[in-house]
Amino acid sequence: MKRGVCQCKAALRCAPFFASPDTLNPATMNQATVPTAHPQALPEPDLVCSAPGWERVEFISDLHLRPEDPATVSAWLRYLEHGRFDALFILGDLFELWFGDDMLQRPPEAPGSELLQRSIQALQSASARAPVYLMHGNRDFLLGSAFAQHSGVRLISDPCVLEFAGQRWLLSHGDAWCLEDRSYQTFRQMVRAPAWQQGFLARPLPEREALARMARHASESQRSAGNTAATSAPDAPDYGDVDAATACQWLRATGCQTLIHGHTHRPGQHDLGAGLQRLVLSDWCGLSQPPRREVLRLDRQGQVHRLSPEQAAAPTPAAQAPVPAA
Ligand SMILES: [Mn+2]
Repeated sequence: MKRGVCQCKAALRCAPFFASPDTLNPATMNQATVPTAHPQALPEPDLVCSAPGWERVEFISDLHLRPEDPATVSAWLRYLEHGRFDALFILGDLFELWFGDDMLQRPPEAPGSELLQRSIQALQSASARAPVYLMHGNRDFLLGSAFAQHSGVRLISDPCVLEFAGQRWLLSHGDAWCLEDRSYQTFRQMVRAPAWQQGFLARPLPEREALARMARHASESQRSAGNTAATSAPDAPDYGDVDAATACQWLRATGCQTLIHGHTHRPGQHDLGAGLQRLVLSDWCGLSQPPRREVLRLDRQGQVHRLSPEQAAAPTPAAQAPVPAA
């Protein structure tokens, strides 16, 4: 049964978001050319239209799957197996590191191989039941078509528009709109350019892995020691926050009321004025006490529910006590 209709525009799917020929010019690369998000310059996002039978659409992000956090891996695999979503949107940073789809061909004894193979199998089973949409995050933006083919997920652009429950929802990972962090935006422009990615992916896998780990270390050591935002997880990275004016501009340009994003690890709901709002997803971390993991569910009335993965996978009361047929 085909449960969802995806009208992804394949040509836009992997389009570099803010890349221009200038991003490859070393002379201009250091000038931190932060995008100004002028409406006329906005690329057209992918559009996902819900199928008539969808009751529950769920969103997760920032699981940062890695062997060092086995509790998150188990929770993720259980959720995929038992989840009751009619469509699942993974809004970036599913994996802590991704340095090319040829990671799928590594021998089983390679670090992280087991986690990867189990994730692929679970995604295959889940996407046979309901569509699973995957957006790139800043950690796993090199997830490509081979991963999508193996796992059954559908890659979507950042941002992407979802039509569900009589509304249009704007979906993003969020990193592209954290404009305060100018050095990150410059880095992002560089690594999202197709030419840079071709060059990187042409390097041997072990070299790419070493470079990816170095880049992660560098970004982690830049974290501010005192991330004091009251709503942040204590170990939340100091990414700055999504620029409100940019979020509003995108919401208006796409005819959406609500932005749903991850990346900042600061779950919350923010009124942006004029009927606009943004919902921020939680990260998943099994190493914190208590562990953090959250599923955001939209029901067919457009109501928002924040659930643990276990709650999201639990049968509904109606399913527990079916009304006997007359
Ligand atoms: Mn992120």
